[in-house]
Amino acid sequence: MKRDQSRHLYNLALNYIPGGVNSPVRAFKGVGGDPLFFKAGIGPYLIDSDDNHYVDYVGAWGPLILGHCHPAVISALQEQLKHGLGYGASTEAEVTIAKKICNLVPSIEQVRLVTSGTEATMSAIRLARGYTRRDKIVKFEGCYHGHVDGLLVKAGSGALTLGEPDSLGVPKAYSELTHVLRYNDAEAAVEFFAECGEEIACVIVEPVAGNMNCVPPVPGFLETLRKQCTTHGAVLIFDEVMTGFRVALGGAQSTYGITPDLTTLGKVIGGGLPVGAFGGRKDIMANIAPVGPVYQAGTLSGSPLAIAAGLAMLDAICEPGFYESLTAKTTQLLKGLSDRAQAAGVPFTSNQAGGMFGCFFTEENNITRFSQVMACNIGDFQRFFHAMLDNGVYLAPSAFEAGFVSSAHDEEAIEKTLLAAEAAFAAVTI
Ligand code: KE4
Repeated sequence: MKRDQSRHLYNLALNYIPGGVNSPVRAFKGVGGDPLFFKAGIGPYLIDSDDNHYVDYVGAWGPLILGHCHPAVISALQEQLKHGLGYGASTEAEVTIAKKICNLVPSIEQVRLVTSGTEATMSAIRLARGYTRRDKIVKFEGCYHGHVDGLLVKAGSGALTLGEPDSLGVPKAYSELTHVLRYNDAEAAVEFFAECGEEIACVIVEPVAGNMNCVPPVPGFLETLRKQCTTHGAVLIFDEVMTGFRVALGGAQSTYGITPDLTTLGKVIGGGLPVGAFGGRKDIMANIAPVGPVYQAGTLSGSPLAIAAGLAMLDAICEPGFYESLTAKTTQLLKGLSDRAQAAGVPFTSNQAGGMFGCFFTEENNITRFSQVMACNIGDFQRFFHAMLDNGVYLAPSAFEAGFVSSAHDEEAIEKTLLAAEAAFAAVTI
């Protein structure tokens, strides 16, 4: 595939942007080679700067659950554009989307919009600390909650991809307040809470881990966190920035039947535009300014453009059968990949949660732990990634990211993917 323009743009970008990218995981450090530059997306396809077409399984890292340039989202944006880009004041649409989120996610009694997932988790942590008057927090190894100082401790996603799960620049005083436990290890959580549960402000967890590849919770894990937080007066925060409206209409909390105290959202609710949100129990949210003493603010919070796109997306995903169809497509894709891996004699397994998935190059067939993810064959993944890319399929450029299917992924796109996979699995074994 010709990639001269991407290479040219990358070399130019390196002069003006650290690493030539505005977010580290885009830099292809996890797979080798130079990053691609894209110029358009349509339906399930991405088009790079050299006019190469790819079936897209990154979906802008999750937001594009309807695929690129969905007509309803585009027309909603075009309509809003006639009335302005933003006012720095409240709008009817903010009330509409807040009400919709509260109706779709019952644990959310009140919600505050922000402009990124990081802002959402940072605000939720501050709120939990203010509400409990406690400082210590708990996160899980391999989970990523955005680049919040206190959460860049054994973090996943880009931090893990670059081999820097603990970022420089985070004061020891912050990181010492963050306790890291093993994901899916309920016993360790019980032991930890027995020791210092009364000091814990909150537990923040990805109810389906999507930043150490895709690792769903094992039975009992989320239930244990819920019970321990209730018993010890800690706030349970479900970081559903990725899983919200992705794994199910009510998020992962509806799939697993657990009610968190706070939930963070992002990605899908902005339809691809900058957005985040945090919300939950009214008595906790009552502590947020201007009502309560926990300050939080944002110039572009509740952007009319992001809300217009988000509302159009939420309308589309509320259509009957949306998630059944999305889940079935994802299952079909994973079965097809597994069959082709087996035919090529490549050790391969996958995980799925609704419309998100993870692929692992390993002999193991049930990946539930961070240690198992780390033991996978990264070299096989890298060879597979590039062979898929050369055959017109764009996967996340990291072994520690989840993949995403959209409602725009039709039979043709899936078939193209599986055809590419036949060649790619063969390339893995060379
Ligand atoms: P943002 O600040 O990037 O909008 O959201 C941070 C965040 C919070 N919580 C979860 C569960 C997340 O997955 C994320 C961000 N996800 C990554 C992809 N795994 C964003 C991609 C990137 O960093 O470029």
